[in-house]
Amino acid sequence: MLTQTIPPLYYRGKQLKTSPAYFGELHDSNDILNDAPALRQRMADDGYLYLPGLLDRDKVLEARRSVLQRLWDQGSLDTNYPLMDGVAKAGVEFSYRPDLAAKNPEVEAVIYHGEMMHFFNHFLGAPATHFDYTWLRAKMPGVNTATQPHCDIVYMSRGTKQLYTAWTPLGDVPYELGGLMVLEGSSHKTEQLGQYWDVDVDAYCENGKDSKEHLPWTWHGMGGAFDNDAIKAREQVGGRWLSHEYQAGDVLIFSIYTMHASMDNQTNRVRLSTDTRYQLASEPLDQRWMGENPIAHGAEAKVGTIC
Ligand SMILES: O=C(O)CCC(=O)C(=O)O
Repeated sequence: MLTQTIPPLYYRGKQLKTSPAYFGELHDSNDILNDAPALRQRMADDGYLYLPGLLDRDKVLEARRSVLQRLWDQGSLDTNYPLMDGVAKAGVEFSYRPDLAAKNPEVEAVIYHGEMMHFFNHFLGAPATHFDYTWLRAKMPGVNTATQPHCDIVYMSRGTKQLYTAWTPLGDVPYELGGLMVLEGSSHKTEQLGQYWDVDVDAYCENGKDSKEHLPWTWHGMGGAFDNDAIKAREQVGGRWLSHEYQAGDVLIFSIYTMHASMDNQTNRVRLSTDTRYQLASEPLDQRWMGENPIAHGAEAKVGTIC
């Protein structure tokens, strides 16, 4: 049963079906927070852990303030409203702003220290570490900023596969602000997703007349997305989209096999969040995301394979 009233929700201008057959609420895992084996089992079963209130809300709000201050100073916010409201200036459009996390101690305090690292040490059962690269989303209002359905493995498969994403809203995210959704059961959908999980968006085919033609996912207009349309992706893969209204301090953790996407931001405010990656320190790291200036998906990341 849904505990929250679901307003009309949209993905890139198309209304999502929110009746119980298509849409549901994330399962709160705070009941097993102190039981690491149970957390690992739930991750294995569900592909995600929703942990409302895991983080210190005040610290998250400080991180929010630091990001909003940068946007304010850059002229991206409407200064007729208080800074912390994060009201977007009309006509300003962007969605992905990792630069806002660079050299940002308030953001780092939330995502790479304190409760977050305590949690991953506990969950993984041994010292944990994180990628150096920080993905920061600043989703401006509109229908073009919802994240396309994808699984993270296509971007970060060159180290351990026991790699986890923490999606951390930097502020309260009611449904209308377009938070994250995960596709129920998707981490087990080998038949529907197995081929997709094998994709490495930075790999290209060396053989063939025009090798770029042979890149099935990267070069067909979808980057690493499974599909451009979250509604179609659900129909293809099955399961329900699961989401929640989030508050500053909440974290949603999921595996690199779990399909996720986000919804349209229907408000006049910017939606802020980070997504960051954690694993056992003893396991191999995907070097694309490490160091002071990670190579990310740059030229040095490309590897040729015979297809
Ligand atoms: O915040 C979003 O819209 C997308 C986040 C995401 O893709 C991720 O957490 O891997």
